[in-house]
Amino acid sequence: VSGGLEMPFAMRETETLFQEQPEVGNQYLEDALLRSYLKTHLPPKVQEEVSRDLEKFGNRLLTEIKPLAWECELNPPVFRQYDAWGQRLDHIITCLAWRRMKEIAAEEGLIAEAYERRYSNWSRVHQAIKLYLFSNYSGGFSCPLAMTDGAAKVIESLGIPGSLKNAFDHLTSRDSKKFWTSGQWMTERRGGSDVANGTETVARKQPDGAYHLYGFKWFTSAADSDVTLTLARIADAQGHVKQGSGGLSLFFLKVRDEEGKLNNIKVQRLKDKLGTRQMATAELWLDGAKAELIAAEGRGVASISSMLNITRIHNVIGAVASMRRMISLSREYALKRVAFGKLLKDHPLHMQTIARMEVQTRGAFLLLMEIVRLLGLVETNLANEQDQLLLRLLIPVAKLYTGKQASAVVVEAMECFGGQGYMEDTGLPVIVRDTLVLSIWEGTTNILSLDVLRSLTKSQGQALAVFSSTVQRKLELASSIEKLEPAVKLMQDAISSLVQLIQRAGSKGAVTMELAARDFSYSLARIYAGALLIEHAARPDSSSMDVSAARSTSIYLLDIILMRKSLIRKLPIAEEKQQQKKDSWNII
Ligand code: UCC
Ligand code: FAD
Repeated sequence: VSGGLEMPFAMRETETLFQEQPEVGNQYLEDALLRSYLKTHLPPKVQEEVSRDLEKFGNRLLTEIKPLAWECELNPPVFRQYDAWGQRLDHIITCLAWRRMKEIAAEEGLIAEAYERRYSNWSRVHQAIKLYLFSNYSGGFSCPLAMTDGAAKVIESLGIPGSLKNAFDHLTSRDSKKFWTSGQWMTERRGGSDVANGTETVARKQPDGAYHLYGFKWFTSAADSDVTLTLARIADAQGHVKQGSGGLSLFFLKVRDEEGKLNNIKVQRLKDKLGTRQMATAELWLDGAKAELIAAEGRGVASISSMLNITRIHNVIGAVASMRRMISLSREYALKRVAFGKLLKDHPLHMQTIARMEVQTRGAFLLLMEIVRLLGLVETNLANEQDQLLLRLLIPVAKLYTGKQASAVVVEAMECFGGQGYMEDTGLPVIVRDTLVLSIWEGTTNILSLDVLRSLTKSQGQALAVFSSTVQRKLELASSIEKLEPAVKLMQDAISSLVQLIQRAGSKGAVTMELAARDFSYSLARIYAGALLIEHAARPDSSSMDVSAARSTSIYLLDIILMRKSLIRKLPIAEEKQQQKKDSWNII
């Protein structure tokens, strides 16, 4: 009120952005695709029990865990290097909510579930779904859980040696007082991708058989973890080390001793990160840290790769979870926000934007489920050789594809909120920031594209043959269903484009293959995700949404067909250009 007159713009009634915050309910109950997947694949009794657990967990996430996640965001870790009197402390102080997340992770069996195997091969699916639901409410705690799972997997793959039995029990415990988390210290200053040449850390053998590690770890996430796996070069009696991949060995170490004192480790500083700010990523000096050699000398990279493959699956979980959450919130917002006289949900173009993201997310979700289904089979000795090859190939494919896809989807979804999407206190930018890292850590997009080639080379092409026959089998199931016919036809065209691309690139030599690696890997992801969407829609009780998603596989596939046309033309040119070393910027 000014001068006795009411100012219309000051009246609350006219302020249309006062509205309830878009919020979603129980994320298990609201996820139709997730529920239909479980119903289709799990044996009925397992499905019933798992479903009960997920519903309960979905409620706990809303009532208890979600507020903790926000607390973690508001209270990032703090580093205190010295006390007031100049004594070195190296304390990483985490908030209460972060520590509570650790207890909850144990209580919910977020790691234990996978190793107890009470549902045999389906335990991995159960665990992955719990982690998927937890991901956006974890306040960054998904990160240590990924590495903890990876460490447990390495120990299990080594046959749980006696010296590591205690650690394995802690890492897979449901007892919140006993539960340990693990780090994964691989990256050094000279290189995080090229670990084989970038690792300078040296391990010196002690008379008691233990090793002391000396080096500098440049990125160590969840640095408050209890234990870690790391790589180092063992020095011989003369102090010499072997360079390259063959010089790397795998070590286990406890970060602190029984009294809580750091294991000859000094914290240089905490990283100042764009996202994942709830979680401490540190630079660490190893100054004689006591460690145990846990795998054959010189087999460090091969031995830690079972950790990499698990953490990369967790990365996919994080990617799909971020996309799902942003889409769920966008849908909610579209039911409330009015523009041009009607709700956003009544604007076809806006809903098309959301629908396209939905198709991407569905494909990524089914790809994730396929991977954890295969992992479950492998871990319970129910997998055949084909399953193993397919799993090895699909992990890097899914990690590299969903990492990039999630970054694009969450940015698109942020725009669905207009200016509100950019506002810090809506919580939406946190999801965006935390998603952007998914294509960098655990191997960048290019490094994983090269890993895709590695997996094909190692299997002498067999992995690709299994990939093709599996896709064809999935399509066969749908080929007699009229409404899926166009999608199946498009898929066949995409597959033949891919085959032509490989034949053409393969015949041109290694450089061309390397140049094609990323496009090739994207194509594998798109074809497999498309086939899974079609397979899911071919179920007798499929919903109209399942069918529309399958019919929209063109979102994935057209790119492949177009790419063949442009890329195949360019490949020979690229090869010549590289060989002549004329102008490397022309390789596009
Ligand atoms: O970023 C990190 C943690 C972040 C926090 C965790 C978040 C988790 C998700 C949370 C979601 C919310 S930890 C740092 C991650 N670092 C990387 O991912 C490294 C990226 N670089 C690579 O992946 C490279 O390709 C290297 C390091 C693997 C390349 O090493 P080499 O030694 O040069 O490669 P080689 O010589 O080709 O491979 C050595 C051996 C071979 O076995 P053998 O000797 O038997 O032939 C390979 O077949 O290792 C085997 N190998 C593998 N085996 C290599 N990669 C794999 C693999 N992926 N699977 C199986
Ligand atoms: P580089 O290896 O220098 O790569 C730079 C660029 O070159 C990339 O785009 C890469 O794709 C490209 N490139 C490199 N080699 C090739 C090639 N042969 N062909 C084509 N392109 C290539 N590491 C850990 O070990 N433990 C952790 O806990 C951890 N936490 C992290 C947390 C965060 C938030 C971040 C951002 C990183 C973390 N990392 C951690 C490090 C991470 O794994 C590395 O940053 C990543 O693997 C890339 O390594 P780099 O940074 O050395 O980049």
